[in-house]
Amino acid sequence: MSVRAFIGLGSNLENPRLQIENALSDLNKIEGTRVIKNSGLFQSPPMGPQDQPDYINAVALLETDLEAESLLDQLQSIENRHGRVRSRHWGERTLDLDILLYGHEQICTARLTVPHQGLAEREFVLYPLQKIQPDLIVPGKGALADLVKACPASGIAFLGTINDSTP
Ligand code: ROI
Repeated sequence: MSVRAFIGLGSNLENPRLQIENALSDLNKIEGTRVIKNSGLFQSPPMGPQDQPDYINAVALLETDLEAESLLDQLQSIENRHGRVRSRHWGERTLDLDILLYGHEQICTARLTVPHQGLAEREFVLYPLQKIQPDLIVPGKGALADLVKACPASGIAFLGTINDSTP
């Protein structure tokens, strides 16, 4: 049975916009998985050290036949193929792919916490999620609309829809 999963994408190195666009088409190529929707591109100031470039962020909604940890394996393989660089804690990175939500599940294993730990405090996750599904309920955390209200936008900007073949 397939599950709907939301994936957070972020990059602030090596042509971030292209990193995100290419990653979206890579997501669509994962076995038993397709991208149903994406949020379009957002620019956001860095959370973490401020002496790094702004990020480009997006969220993708997938439908997948994979178990959560197999999906995580696939995401890590895409990150590695993008030559993922991560120089310091909360520092700049080529490509970050996070499982934000996996169906209605709450998962807590050594490798994976779902819903994603930082979800409720991160404007660069909440605003793109809202673009895809404004009436979303986040398991264990409540209505997305309430989480957005509690996290006022401070610097995030919508850059527009993504110009490629993904839906
Ligand atoms: N900050 C922003 N704005 N966007 C991100 O995707 C992002 N990712 C991260 C940290 C370093 C926490 N900061 C970020 O992993």
